[in-house]
Amino acid sequence: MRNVKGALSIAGTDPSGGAGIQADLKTFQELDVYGMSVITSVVAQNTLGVKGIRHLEASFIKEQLESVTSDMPVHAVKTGMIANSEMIETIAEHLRPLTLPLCVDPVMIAQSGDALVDHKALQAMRDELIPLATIVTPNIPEASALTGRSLESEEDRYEAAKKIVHDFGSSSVVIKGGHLDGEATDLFYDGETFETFTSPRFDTLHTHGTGCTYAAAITAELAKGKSLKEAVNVAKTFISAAIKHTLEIGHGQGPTNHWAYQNTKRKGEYV
Ligand code: PXL
Repeated sequence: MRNVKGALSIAGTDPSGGAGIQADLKTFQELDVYGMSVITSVVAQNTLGVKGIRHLEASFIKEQLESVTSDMPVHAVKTGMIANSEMIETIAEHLRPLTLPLCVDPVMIAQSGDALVDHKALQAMRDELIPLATIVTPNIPEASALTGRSLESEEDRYEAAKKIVHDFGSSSVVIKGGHLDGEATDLFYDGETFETFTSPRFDTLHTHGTGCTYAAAITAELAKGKSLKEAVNVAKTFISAAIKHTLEIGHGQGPTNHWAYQNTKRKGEYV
């Protein structure tokens, strides 16, 4: 068999193609990794917001997981929207013995402001999934919800990163700086050293799916065997290009441009 690297996304769907499973698969493909998906919930949404959500039964999520992981080359796993604690427990139980690199994107609220998970999911994520994680990728509101403290200052963010690693048990964390004023500085911590990854702030509304895309890029790089810092570095470059060269489609907060990273790399500049 050929040496194909594969990444599995366990998440909800976005039929408008900018976030969720759709963003993950596009990102895996762009980074030369074979993409696979297990669906947790089907979300009726577009760039204007969420109209409805249907959850799959936990037992059927398990059936999907067994189908994929018993057969296919999965080298890294990403989790996104997991709406309730029963689903989280089922997924954690399946992933625990596999000991694969795991990127947990602690999705709570869509860019439109709509809640995607229930209130007990947060605790289940902290207790069941984060201890299995190689990296967790919260934005500032998510890191704040997970740690139960507001993250106003730089020092608060350093403390939250330590808590997520040392108290909750993830191997590393990157707290994304998209909600900060000025430059977007992401704070990475692996239990030993801190590192920051900075990009300019692009003046755009079109950031639907940025969190999913960023975490998917990390997952793709981990599937290829890259180090955590290398993976975050690629993800930061990938998402910056995707936001900078936004497509301006849809009537609300549009998706990012999943082609932009490779296009820029191939041609030296975006054309
Ligand atoms: O970006 C968070 C997110 C995750 N998963 C799904 C989503 C969204 C945002 O819209 O739709 C399925």
